Amino acid sequence: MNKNGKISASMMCSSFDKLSDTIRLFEEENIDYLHIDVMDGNFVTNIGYGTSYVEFIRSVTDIPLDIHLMITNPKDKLPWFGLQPSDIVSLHVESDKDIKTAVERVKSYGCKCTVAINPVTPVNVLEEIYLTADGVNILHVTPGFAGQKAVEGTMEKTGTVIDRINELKLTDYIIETDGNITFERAKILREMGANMFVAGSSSIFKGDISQYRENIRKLRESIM
Ligand code: S6P
Ligand code: MG
Repeated sequence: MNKNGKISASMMCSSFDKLSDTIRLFEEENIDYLHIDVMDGNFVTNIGYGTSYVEFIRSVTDIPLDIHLMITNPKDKLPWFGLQPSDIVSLHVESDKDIKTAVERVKSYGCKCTVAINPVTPVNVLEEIYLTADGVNILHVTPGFAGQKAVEGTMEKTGTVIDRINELKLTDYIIETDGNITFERAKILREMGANMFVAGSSSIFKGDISQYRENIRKLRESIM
């Protein structure tokens, strides 16, 4: 994970009636990942994008998936998702008492595992997992909904996590940021060292599908 930053398109921001057209467009634009927000109504206050959605997306595209599991006890539910070696799975550090085993279980499918952290969770909880995980996913909003404003302090928090990753000399580490990643915030985050950007209503999904290509061009410019 170096060179240009990667774009992970947040599919919860796509309207259902334009889903196929949007995926085609993302293929043509070489979008790196499709970000699927899986929410169980327990870990977060929303429900959506379950196993049949993941299965459908897999059936219509070869773009790798970035599956953000906002669910309790994720490690018990991994077999439901047909995980592929090209996937990234994001597990919340708050969602499993034994996060190390959970991460190891994701990796046993051959895929990469990023550990997601909520805005209110102190960064020191990542200490036990940095070396086992393939990366982090730093939430800039309280997860559950698209279209929110970033929680204050999340840029600084991202900086603290990146400093620690550098101190630990973790190379090829995925540094993903999710939630209200605007073109402007993406540029700053890229300069700080983030290398994967969840792109939603704040960037590539702005306006309607006729604007997506231009939005992607603009985001790419921010994360070069
Ligand atoms: C939030 C979720 C995110 C959203 C993303 C949407 O619960 O984890 O992945 O899909 O935040 O982007 P935006 O730009 O609307 O915040
Ligand atoms: Mg997400």
